[in-house]
Amino acid sequence: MPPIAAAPEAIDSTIHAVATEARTGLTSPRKTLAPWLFYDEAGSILFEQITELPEYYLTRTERSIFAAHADEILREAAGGDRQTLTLIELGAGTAAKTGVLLAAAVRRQGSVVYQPVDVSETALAVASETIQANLPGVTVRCQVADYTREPLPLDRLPGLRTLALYIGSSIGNFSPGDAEALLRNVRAQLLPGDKLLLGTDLGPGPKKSIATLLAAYNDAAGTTAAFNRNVLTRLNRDLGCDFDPRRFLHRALWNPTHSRIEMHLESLAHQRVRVPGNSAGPALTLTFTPGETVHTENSYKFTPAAIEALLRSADFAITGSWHDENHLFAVTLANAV
Ligand code: AVJ
Repeated sequence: MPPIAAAPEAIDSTIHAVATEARTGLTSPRKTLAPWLFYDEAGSILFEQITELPEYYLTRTERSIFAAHADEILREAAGGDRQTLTLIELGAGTAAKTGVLLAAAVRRQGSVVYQPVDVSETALAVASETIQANLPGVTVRCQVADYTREPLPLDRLPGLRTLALYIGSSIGNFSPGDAEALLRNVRAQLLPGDKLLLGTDLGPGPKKSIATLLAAYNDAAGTTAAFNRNVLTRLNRDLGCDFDPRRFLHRALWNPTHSRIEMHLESLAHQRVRVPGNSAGPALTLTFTPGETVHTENSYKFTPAAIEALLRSADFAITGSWHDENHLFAVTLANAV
């Protein structure tokens, strides 16, 4: 038996995807890098730290909504006919936010099958272990897949109703068109009567200022700045680029036209950066002018009307919604029609 090792093709294909993304984004007239590039090992740790920052209200607020309403959410999801639910989660990661909902499902029906889907096998292993240790009654079936590129791998259990979870404001990274396509992909794997629980961050309102939004993406401790700059460190490591991350400034801005927070990396000087050639293309020299930015992330913020329109466009009808008292964050339950 050969020793178990990471498949070399798998490593190459990730680096190839990183190279392709970086080449396309950094040679376009307005330089961009896709947000999935943030999540290498260091970036995933930084993101976990972000979720615990005082300014980053999203994770904490969504968790408090689940804590207050999990039983009601599960009751609504099961419908009047008291159907047994199976839970599938897109982009589950380590499933830290899901525990409250799984506990409510176990309270309601004694046991539950939980299918977390994520690109990271490591994150899923952590999810599986944590749940196994803390939540007897939950059977975990991990699925490694990229739900943004492939059909959602749903292991349909006969006679059970599916509750799909897409929480944590993950939908916020997608343009309206891509968000619709993503939800249509989810819908295509569901049957009428199945449900979707969507977690969305909300736009500014009477109790939510633009300053609150901006602070969540520009914290005092500099964790979000480190998270943003880490993408350059990743390109240095994965592709052999020679970015000096200290010569790029973290920027977070509110774009009212598109109702989104944008993150950028702003070049502090005139500088050149080398991208060595590889199977994705020949060597490149990039030039950055002072003040020029690389747009690294969009984080869309929703109004209740926008949530409804998005869900309806993917053939879902809202059956319940919950939010915190300051209208920072919303959790919406929708029926597959
Ligand atoms: C993981 C997409 C929900 O947009 O709030 C956090 C990522 N970026 N701080 C978000 C993020 C900067 C996060 N999502």
